[in-house]
Order: sequence, then C-alpha cells, then structure tokens
Amino acid sequence: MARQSGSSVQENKKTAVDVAESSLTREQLVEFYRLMYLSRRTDDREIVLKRQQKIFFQVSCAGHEALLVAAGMAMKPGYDWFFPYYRDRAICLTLGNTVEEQLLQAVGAADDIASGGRQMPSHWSNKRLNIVTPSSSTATQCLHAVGCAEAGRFFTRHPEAAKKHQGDYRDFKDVTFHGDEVVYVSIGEGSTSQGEFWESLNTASNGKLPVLYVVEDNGYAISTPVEVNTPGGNISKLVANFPNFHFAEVDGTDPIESYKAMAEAVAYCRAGKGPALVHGHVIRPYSHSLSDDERLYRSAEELAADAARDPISRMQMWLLREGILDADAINKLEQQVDEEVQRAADRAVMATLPTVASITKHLYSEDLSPMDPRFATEPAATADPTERTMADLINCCLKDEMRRDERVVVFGEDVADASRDEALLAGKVKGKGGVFKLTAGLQTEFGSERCFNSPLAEANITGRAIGMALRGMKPVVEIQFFDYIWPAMHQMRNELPLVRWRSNGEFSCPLVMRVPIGGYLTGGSIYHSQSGESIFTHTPGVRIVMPSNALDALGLLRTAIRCDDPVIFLEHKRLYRETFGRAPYPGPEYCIPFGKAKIVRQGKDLTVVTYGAVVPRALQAAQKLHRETGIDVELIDLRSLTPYDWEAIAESVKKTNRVIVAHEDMLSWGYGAEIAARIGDELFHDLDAPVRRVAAMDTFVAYQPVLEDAILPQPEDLYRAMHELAAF
Ligand SMILES: Cc1ncc(C[n+]2csc(CCOP(=O)(O)OP(=O)(O)O)c2C)c(N)n1
Repeated sequence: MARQSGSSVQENKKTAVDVAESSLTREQLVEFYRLMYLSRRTDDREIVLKRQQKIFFQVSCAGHEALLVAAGMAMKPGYDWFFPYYRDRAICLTLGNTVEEQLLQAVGAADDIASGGRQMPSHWSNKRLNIVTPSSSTATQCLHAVGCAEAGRFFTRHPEAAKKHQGDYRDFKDVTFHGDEVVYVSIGEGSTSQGEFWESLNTASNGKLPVLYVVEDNGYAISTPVEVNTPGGNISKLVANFPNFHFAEVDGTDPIESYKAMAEAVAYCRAGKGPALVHGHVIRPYSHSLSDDERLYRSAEELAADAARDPISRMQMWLLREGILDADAINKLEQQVDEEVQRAADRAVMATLPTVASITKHLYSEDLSPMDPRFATEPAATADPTERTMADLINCCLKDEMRRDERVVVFGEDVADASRDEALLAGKVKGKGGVFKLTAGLQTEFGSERCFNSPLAEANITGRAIGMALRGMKPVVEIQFFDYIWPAMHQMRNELPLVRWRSNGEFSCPLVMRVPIGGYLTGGSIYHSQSGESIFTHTPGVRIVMPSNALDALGLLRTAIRCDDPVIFLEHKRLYRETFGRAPYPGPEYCIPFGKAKIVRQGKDLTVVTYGAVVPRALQAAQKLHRETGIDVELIDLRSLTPYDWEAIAESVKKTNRVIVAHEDMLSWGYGAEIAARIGDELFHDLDAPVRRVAAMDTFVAYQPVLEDAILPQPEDLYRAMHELAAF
C-alpha cells in the first residue's frame, strides 16, 4: 500500500503530540500502524506456509517494523532508490510492494516480480519502485548504493548522456534521474563488520553522496552478539568521525522517534549536504530465521526484555493513549489486514510455477549479444600506417568510446592523470594515467568526472561500477593487476554476473573490467604474474575476453564497451608493448564479435588451441617445427573465452585429427581441461591421438627467472608437444 500523497496530508488534522514531534497526520499515523501490522502478519503467514511446506525458507522483519515504515514514509517510491536487505519487508510494503508480490516470491512463482522464482523470499526487487535486486550476501549492497548515487549525480550534471542511442547497450536502458534523489541502503549491525560497508562509507563520505544508511541493530548476527562484531558494541561510535555525514541513533522500536530521525536524515541527503546514517536499535522476536532457534543462545530474561519493547504493541498502545484509534477501530483495522494477507496467501499458493525451460533465460542480455553480427566490421582504410602496440590501441579505443558515449567513465587505482588536478590543468605535470599508462590522457581530455582514481580497494571499484551500471552508465574500470582482483571476488562472483538472472531480466549491470594479467615478465614473481581466467569462465553471466594482439584488443574492447553484458577484459601485460601483433589504428568503429576465434596459422597435421601470451610462443614453435620437419600446425587463437568458438575448434580437429590445448595458467582444473574434455566427448571419432595439454606447472610463478622459465610453458615445451603428438 503506497503512503498518502503530500496534498491530502496538509489538510489533515494533526494530534497534539505528533504535530510537533513527527509531523505525521492522524491518517498517516494510522497508516503507519497498519503497515507495521501488515508486515508482521505477512511474516506470521509465511511462517505457517513454511510449516505447511508450501514455501521453503522464511526470514522475518519482526521487530524492525517501526524503523522501516518510518524510512519508507520519509522517502519517495519510484523516485528515490532502494537497496534493502532481507529484514526489510516493512519498508517494501510502505513503498508499494504488495503482500501478494511478497508471497509469490515465497512460493517461487513464475509471476514473482522480484525474481521469477529464482531467489529466496525477502529478496525484494521491484523495477517500478526502484527497489534493486539484492543478493543474500551481507554488505555488498552498500557499494551498489554508492555507485547508484554517483550515477544520479552524473546524469544530473550530464543530462545529454542520459539520451537513448541506437546500436549499443543504451538502446535498452531507460535512464531516469531527478537531481535530488536519495539512495537508501540498509544493513544489519553484524554485517557492518564487512569491509564492503567501510569501503562504501569511504566513497559516500568523500563524495558527499546522498546515501541514507540504515543500520538495523537487533543486537545479534544469527547467534553472534553485537559486541563480538562491533568493538565497544555501538556502530554509531565507530563511524562518528566520517566527514560530511549526518548521524542519528534512535530507538528503532519507537515509530515517532524513528520517523523524525528518518525525515531529518532524508532532508539532509536530499539537500545535497552529504550522506546520513541512522542507527536504529530494534528487536528480533522471531529468531534469525526459521532455521534458527534463539533459545539456544539467548536467555529467557533477555527475550522477555526484548518482548517488552515490541514495536507493534508499543504503537498500538500509543494510538490508544493518544486517542487516535480506539479498541474497536484497532480490531477492525487488524481484521482487514488479516483478510488481505489471507487473500494474498490463497492466491500465492495457487500460482503457476516457472517452467524448466525458463532456467537459462536472462543469464545474458536478450537484447544485444556481443556475438551480434553488427560487431563484425572491417578495419577502416587508414591514412596512418604506423604500427601501434596493444597498449596504444587500447588507449585509442578508450578515447574513441569516451568521445562517442558520454556515459563511459573510467576509474580504478592510479588511472587518472592526476587527482590533484591544479598542476595538471596548469600544464606543470604530464600526468600518470595508469601504472601501465593505458589510461593516459583520459582525465586531461574528458575531465575528472569521467576519469578518476578510486580508493585502493578493489571491491569498492567493482561494487560502485555495478551500482552505476544498474542506472545505465557504462563504467570501464581497471583492476591494477589480476593478482589483486581477489578483494573484488565477492562482487565478481555473487553480484556482477547475477544481477540480470536473479532479477529475471529486470535489472542489469553491463560494465567492463579491464584487468592486466599474466607472467613471462622476468622477475614478476608470485604477485605480478598470476593467471586464473578459468575461475571466471566458471561463472555464468559474465563474458571473458583475452586478446593476443593489438588489433584484437581494440576490436574486442570496443565490443565489450558497446554490448549489453558485463565483460571481464583480460589484457596480457607482457603483450602490451610487444613487437608481435602490432597494428595500425583501424578507425573508431572497428569491432570484433565475441566467440569468433582467429586462425593464426593454417595447417593440416595438428591443431593447437590457445589464447593470450601463448599465441606468439606457439606460433614460434609451429614455425620452427615446420622449418625443421615439415609438420604443419594449425594455430587457433580463441580470443574470447566465454563464449568460445567451438565451431572453429571442431572444424580444425576434424581436419587435423590431432589437438593440443595450451595455456599459460596452471594445468590442473584449468581452462584447457574443459576444452579437452569437450573434444574428447564430441570429437572422439575424429581423433587419431589423445588430446594433449600444455600449460604451467601446478604452482605459483617464482621470481628467479630460471624458475619462472621452468614454471611457465615455453616455445620449447610447445615444440616438443607438437612433435610428439604428430608422431603418435
Ligand atoms: C557475506 C556473508 N556471510 C555470511 C552470511 C550468512 N549470514 C546470513 S545473515 C547473517 C547474519 C547477519 O546479521 P546482521 O547483519 O546483524 O543482520 P540481522 O540478520 O541480524 O538483521 C549471516 C552470518 C551471508 N549471508 N553473507
């Protein structure tokens, strides 16, 4: 049920107490109670349904209702943005989410608007109301909220960027912004221990972003009490020194106090003064979830003390005491709510279930695939035949796309020319532009709002980029080294690839993560030489690309930026400035579709399937082998790893009947294992020899070059394997 609109509010008579303290009308106070009670009764109904095995999970909002209805009433549905967590039933009802919608998710119905039966109950999502699909992971949403607020500010300052554009992802993104929208994000007090919470405070504070944090402190994270998670037991004390914030600590079981705090906090954010954090002390009367029994770790006295603060009975008493409702009116209201919940439950349990055929829908964009033929273009006849490196052409591509599409922003560690831009603008310094210089000049040409440094925090980079992309921006972020991608892993595994699928196609976050990867650096050692692409190819929902030469890097990066899927773009650092694979600039429209391999060398005797820095090494080995023995190797550069070009592999293997799958990453559990297994499975009758693999030793890369050479696959290893396989 949506809250009352502003005009009727003004006309309503107010009670003596509430006028001064809450500025809520009598009708709004009654509605406040109704929403709290509706939320509680929906929880109660879900508990019954769970016991009847008609739903499969239950986590309740019980005890948090006052704080959350207050937040919902202080904000604007479909105008502000919302990143709630699983306790937030009451705010979602207040914003306009219906009980039936919530119960349809609980039964896993096809018509569950939040996820189409993919997510557990209480994973609220509603495009119309700007309630953004959440995961079950605690705290990841804080960074999305920050990115979402940044996007609102960006579009306000660059309104032209919001326009639709045919031919790329923008065609499918309706951008809305108002200039003063507030972004709500909520979190339990236990989850404030997560780094992503603190990483988000960093940027919300630095950027004075209009983010309203609501910490719902029920004193427990499952069975772990607050003092174990929060030193001193009070999160308000810990965050108090973040600049630019408005802070409030309230009794979150008190509706009037909660509403007052929320209204002030929202006004602060809406006025553009900065973020706010409202810390509400609430209770948790129903255990953590139906899978938990809190009597195992909480005493009866403690539970009784909580029960005395129950916000539903507190507000009921208050309404009676203030003469706003009498007992009859309360009974009538409660009966109506019970009937509403009953009707919704009756409909939900009869709902149609999703079909098995729908399972893979929305894993990727249904609108614009990076395999689309529109991305198959030819290099323009260029006036400048200068051969350029991969580093040069990636930089060219970033500049081209930033000129073409104002929604493209580049950020990451050290990617800007100079964060303190006075010296840069005065021409006194040249600027850094990335540790590998791939982003050099972007800030100078496009300004500090479109190319900027992030804090040294990889989850911050990734989570914010997700939040921006949700609203239609196109972040092209850089992770400085693949070796340091791991702090972003939670965002990359549980968020980035899942937003579209888990929201049943309602939300998406197409963005690009550029990641320098790989070894062969002579001294790169453990922490500057890692590979690990198979960890990401094992995750559905993202596209993985890894070019081996300058032209492919440019063409694939352009497709990555223009397409509608999230892309992890792996750039081999050893290839950045290599003589191998240089190319003239092919013009600002040159694209390469994903999933199309390149035959680097035609051959008839055996096939080598590879990618990345092994391509030039395998080519060297194949040329030597041909010179010395006449054995003719066909060399396939996959270029994109998800999707990959199975047809090219199959066609070649059917011709040569012998195949090696080679890569720089470790042998075991690597990318080649999947390709080799599929060849064994589907092309068994075409093989005259076992499928061979050439890859790194199953260890990390050591510093001493003698060791590094032995660990990583060398041209000699490839030569030997080719020779042996040809003789099999
Ligand atoms: C990253 C992550 N770790 C662990 C969990 C399992 N888990 C789910 S809820 C929860 C406790 C959260 O407590 P708190 O943040 O205080 O919120 P509350 O449930 O009390 O409202 C845990 C540990 C999870 N969902 N995500």
